[in-house]
Amino acid sequence: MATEIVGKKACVVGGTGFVASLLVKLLLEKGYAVNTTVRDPDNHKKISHLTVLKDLGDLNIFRADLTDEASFDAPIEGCDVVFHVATPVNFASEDPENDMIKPAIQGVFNVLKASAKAKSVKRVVLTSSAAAVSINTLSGTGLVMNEDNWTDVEFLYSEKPPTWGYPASKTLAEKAAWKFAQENNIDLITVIPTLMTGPSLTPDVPDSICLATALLTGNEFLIGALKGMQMLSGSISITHVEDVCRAHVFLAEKESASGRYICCAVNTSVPELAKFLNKRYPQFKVPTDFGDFPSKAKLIISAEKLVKEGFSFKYGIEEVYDQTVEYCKAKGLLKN
Ligand SMILES: NC(=O)c1ccc[n+]([C@@H]2O[C@H](COP(=O)([O-])OP(=O)(O)OC[C@H]3O[C@@H](n4cnc5c(N)ncnc54)[C@H](OP(=O)(O)O)[C@@H]3O)[C@@H](O)[C@H]2O)c1
Ligand SMILES: *[C@@H]1O[C@H](CO)[C@@H](O)[C@H](O)[C@H]1NC(C)=O
Ligand SMILES: *[C@@H]1O[C@H](CO)[C@@H](O)[C@H](O)[C@H]1NC(C)=O
Ligand SMILES: CC(=O)N[C@H]1CO[C@H](CO)[C@@H](O)[C@@H]1O
Repeated sequence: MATEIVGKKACVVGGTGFVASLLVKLLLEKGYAVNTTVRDPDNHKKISHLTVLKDLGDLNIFRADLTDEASFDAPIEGCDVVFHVATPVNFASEDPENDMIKPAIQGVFNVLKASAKAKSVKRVVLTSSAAAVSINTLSGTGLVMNEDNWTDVEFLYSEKPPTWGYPASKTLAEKAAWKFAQENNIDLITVIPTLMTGPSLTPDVPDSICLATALLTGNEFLIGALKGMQMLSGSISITHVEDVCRAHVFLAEKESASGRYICCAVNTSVPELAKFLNKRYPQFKVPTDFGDFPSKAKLIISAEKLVKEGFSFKYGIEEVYDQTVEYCKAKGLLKN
């Protein structure tokens, strides 16, 4: 039985995003009052999917930037729980240090400082990433990664593989959060999701859905990126975005929860995923010949700790992709 330690007032940092906008919706449906932050509340088009959620309950939208400490005081004041979901994402950046790493770490400090200052906050839930767990120089197959494992940041800085700045920023930001939380007695939980897909509320199709559907759309650049993801991170691990949002709320409410929690529904590889998609959706003629590209993933990202805590995943691979395909058809990204 989940014991509720938090009251029903939440702050969601970065409400416009793929994950955060669905989290706001879920919280409102569960009867929470929600303050959410966006960088540009005057951009009505960019926040339109949040504005319509006001019909579901008590939702207020605040202006805040990860690099502006004082901007978090008002939205966090009076809240019981803070969900820090926002992160700077710029895979094409020429300057990852300034575009992603520094602002991600600064954002963690600023959100945690405001949470400590607001005496009402009982727990902070930070959205980390499997990119902060699974990147290492080991080889083989069948390795099992859990919450004890951390991405090898020294390797990222010395080798600078493509997209290295994002995993570096997620790893360093989560480590900074744990250090600050320990020093300042903050009840912190981190949620560690894998690649997410499933229907999105956002006006534009999120990049992660485009990546997860690359084999269906036939986008060669993104198929390359998916292969790169398997090589760098060790697997293609996929979770329904709604399950990730449900895990955020579950962990906020579960008194016994502590530490990091991997949230992963399906672990696979590019060739295995292609085989599955080809069979289930023959109309998209998904290629299944990948030459000598590794057919098996190097590792599994285990969500055993989350499941033992009492969480159950609602969606397996079939439902994840059935819903994603329907969503992509509605968005004009896939035909028939
Ligand atoms: N999507 C995935 O597959 C995936 C997988 C693992 C982990 N995650 C993690 O899940 C979280 C949410 O990801 P997502 O896919 O929902 O991302 P997203 O759709 O790209 O949203 C990113 C959010 O961060 C905000 N943001 C960026 N820079 C900011 C800044 N300087 N100040 C304030 N806000 C800023 C953006 O706000 P604006 O609207 O103002 O631009 C946006 O709301 C992130 O922490 C990400 O690392 C995602
Ligand atoms: C939202 O912010 C206002 C102003 O700081 C505060 O009074 C309220 O408690 C906050 N939380 C919620 C969920 O309304
Ligand atoms: C994961 O972390 C544990 C504890 O630090 C370590 O013993 C194990 O070797 C790590 N596994 C991998 C695959 O890196
Ligand atoms: C450890 C772990 O989470 N393994 C999972 C990998 O994915 C398959 C589904 O494709 C699950 O059955 C395993 O439990």
